[in-house]
Amino acid sequence: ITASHQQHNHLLEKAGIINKTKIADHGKKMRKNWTQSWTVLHGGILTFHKDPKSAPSGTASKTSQIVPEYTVDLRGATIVWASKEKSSKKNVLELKTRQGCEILMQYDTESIIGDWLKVILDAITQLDRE
Ligand code: I3S
Repeated sequence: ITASHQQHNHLLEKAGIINKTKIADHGKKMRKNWTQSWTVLHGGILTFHKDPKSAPSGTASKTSQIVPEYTVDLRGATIVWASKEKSSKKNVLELKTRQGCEILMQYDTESIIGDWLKVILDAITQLDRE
């Protein structure tokens, strides 16, 4: 077991399907584009994957591939329930990174999004302690 593995294996990990949209990148506001995303938390990094449904029909990515769309470094990030002004949807989280990226994460089932809030908060706290 390597030192870096030891350092990271205590970090909580999670994967699942949620809806997400980036609303700012490096502090620059972006137009909302909600898509469903296979989302993975590993070692303090959150990876959002492309919606396979958005791939052109007949491409390999539609049938078999899981393609990363972007990653988010949770070190120094904040996450809160989003205010009503941010979205008309229910159960929306607002994640802000140190790099000026803002992402909304949503799922109609409250327990699912509540679990994401918990593990992301834990990961941020762990990273603070390192
Ligand atoms: O914050 P906004 O601009 O009201 O967000 C809505 C729009 O992005 C809308 O897209 P168009 O303006 O391209 O039609 C989306 O379809 C909505 O889902 C967005 O609002 P919600 O409240 O769903 O986040």
